[in-house]
Amino acid sequence: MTAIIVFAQGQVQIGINRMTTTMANRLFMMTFLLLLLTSVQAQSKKKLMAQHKMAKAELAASRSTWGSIQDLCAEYKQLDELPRLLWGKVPLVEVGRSSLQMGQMTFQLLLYDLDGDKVADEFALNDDKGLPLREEFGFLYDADGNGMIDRVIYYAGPMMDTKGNLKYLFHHWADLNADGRVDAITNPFVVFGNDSLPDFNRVLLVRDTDGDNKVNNVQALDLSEVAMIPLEAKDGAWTFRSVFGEDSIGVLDEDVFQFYNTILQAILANAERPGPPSP
Ligand SMILES: [Ca+2]
Ligand SMILES: [Ca+2]
Ligand SMILES: [Ca+2]
Repeated sequence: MTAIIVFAQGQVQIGINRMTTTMANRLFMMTFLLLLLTSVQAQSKKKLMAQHKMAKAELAASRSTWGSIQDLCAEYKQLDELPRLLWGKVPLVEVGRSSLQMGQMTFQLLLYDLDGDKVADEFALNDDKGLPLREEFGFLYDADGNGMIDRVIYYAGPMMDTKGNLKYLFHHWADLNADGRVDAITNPFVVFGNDSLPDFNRVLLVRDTDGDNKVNNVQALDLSEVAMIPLEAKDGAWTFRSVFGEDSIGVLDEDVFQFYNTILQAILANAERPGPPSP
């Protein structure tokens, strides 16, 4: 009887030992897989960051100033895709912060480096209490290669296209004459014909081409046709159909770029000296 109990205890012990070994093996395998996954994720982040850095260098080397409609369409497509490489996929590293006055409102401007070169690639606006305004952010690029930011790719929101595809859209702001002021903006929410949704191949392009900070040129950019569709001005305003209804852009008495310039100038003032946040 004692021998049977000892034998049974032995079997139980062997069973426990086997279980412990199996559990230890499983734990080891899980830890190994977790480490492998973390390492693969870190590698893929590093790869994306390097890809972004290279694409930014290519953009700067292109010295893009919209010399032709081909250049303009190529740059638009490139800048519409570039932020998506890193957006939400890498940690935000703060490289600057300042307060921003717009009319009666005070905001907090935050600058972030995404690709590890310590130069700001993204900005966001917080309210005056420091709470994030979740839809107010954008990405920063130097397209003419002079070392100064001249393109802001500003988040515009999600939208379904005519084929039922959901896309996160951007407005593009450009400073084409490198004077630190925005002189061209795009709007992707434009519809043509009987459509009530955009097809994403056409965007409204609003420009100040003579440098007086007032709009004197509004066209639709057709990305698939690589062409401009001129729109007519009536009574000092261009009217166009947007997904939100009939809209117009004034030409004569209003600096429509003021909002964009306030943000761009605050970005330029802070992005020139990246470093720890100022008090
Ligand atoms: Ca950077
Ligand atoms: Ca530049
Ligand atoms: Ca300008």
